[in-house]
Amino acid sequence: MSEQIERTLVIVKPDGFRRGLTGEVLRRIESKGYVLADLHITTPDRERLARHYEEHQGKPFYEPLVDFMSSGPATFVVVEGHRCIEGFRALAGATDPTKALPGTIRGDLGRDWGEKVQANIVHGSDSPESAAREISIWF
Ligand code: RTP
Ligand code: MG
Repeated sequence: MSEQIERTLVIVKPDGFRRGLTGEVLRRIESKGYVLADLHITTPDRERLARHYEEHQGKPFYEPLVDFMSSGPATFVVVEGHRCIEGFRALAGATDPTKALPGTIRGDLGRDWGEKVQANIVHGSDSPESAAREISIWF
C-alpha cells in the first residue's frame, strides 16, 4: 500500500510556550520523521477555543481549560505524514502528565502543578475528522 499523507493539528499550549519548550516539541516531531507543513504563534481567543473544545462544553474542566488556553501565546502547527494523527498522540503520551510514560513529551517534560486543569504542554487531534475541523478553525 502506498503512503497516504495525513495531517494533524498540534498545539504547543501556553504552558509549553512559557516554559520555552516549543523548539523541543518541534524537534521531536521532526526527529520522528513528520513534516512541519504550517505554523503560527498566537494567543488563542475564547471564541475559537469554544469551537475547538466544543466536545468538552459543560464538563467541569471546560472553563478552567479555556482560561488556561487563552492565558498566553501558543504555537499552532500543521503536521504531515503517514499515520501522523496516531503517531503524534503516541509521541505526546497520556493526558495526565503524571501517568504519561517517560519517553513521551508529557512524560518527559510535564508534571502536575496542582492547577484546576491539566497543563500538559501539547494538543494533538484525535481523528481525521477532528484534524480537518481543528485545522479549519486555526488556519
Ligand atoms: P488534547 O485534546 O489537548 O490533545 O488532550 P487529550 O485529547 O489527551 O485530552 P482531552 O480529553 O481532549 O482533554 C482536553 C484537555 O483538557 C484538559 N483536561 N484537564 N480533569 C482534568 O484536569 C482535565 N481533563 C482534561 C487537558 O489539558 C487536556 O489535554
Ligand atoms: Mg483531545
